[in-house]
Amino acid sequence: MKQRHIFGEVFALESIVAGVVFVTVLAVLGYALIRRRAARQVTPSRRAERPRLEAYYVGVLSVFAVFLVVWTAWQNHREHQVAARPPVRVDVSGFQWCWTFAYPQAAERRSVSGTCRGDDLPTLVVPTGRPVQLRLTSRDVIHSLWVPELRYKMDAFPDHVNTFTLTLDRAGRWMGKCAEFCGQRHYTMHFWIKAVSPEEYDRWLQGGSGQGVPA
Ligand SMILES: [Cu+2]
Repeated sequence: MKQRHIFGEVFALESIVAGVVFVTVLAVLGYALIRRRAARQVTPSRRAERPRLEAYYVGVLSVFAVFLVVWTAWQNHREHQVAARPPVRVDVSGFQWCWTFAYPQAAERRSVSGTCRGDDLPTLVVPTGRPVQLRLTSRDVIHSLWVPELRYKMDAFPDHVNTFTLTLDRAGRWMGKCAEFCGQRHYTMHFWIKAVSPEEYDRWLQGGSGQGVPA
């Protein structure tokens, strides 16, 4: 859930900065329109340039821009920190028009897939409290794995693997979607991500292909 927290912080701070800039610009514009109306016989300035004033506002805007870039990059780094413990690995493949989740660490290689038709949605099962590394790729066109509730999103490219480590601190089930338009049935590309206790996860992982998703 760390990503959701970081996302919340970034969104809140950027909204505040954008709000302050918007209100300042509006106030200056309002002042210029109302207090310096032509009807009041205000003589227009004869100066064509105000280099010092321009330098000030370029400087102020540059400080905002540099701060936002550096701060966002730092938060992005926090979000993608590599876990100290060896993570649980899941190989995720997007395809037209569904997902496959494969577990290479299982004694007998497991994989979960679905058709994304009707209720046949695949479930990405993960343990709570352990870092989970998703290795994301695509079999055909570009897709994007997105879990809106948890603020996870990453693109899936053919012939390329993107990795993303997440840790879920509580059990639950959330809906995931494809966030990149990928063709006719893109809108059906839903899946579930389900976090269960580590014991339940281990039991499920070693349980063989016949075993369904933990209840
Ligand atoms: Cu799609």
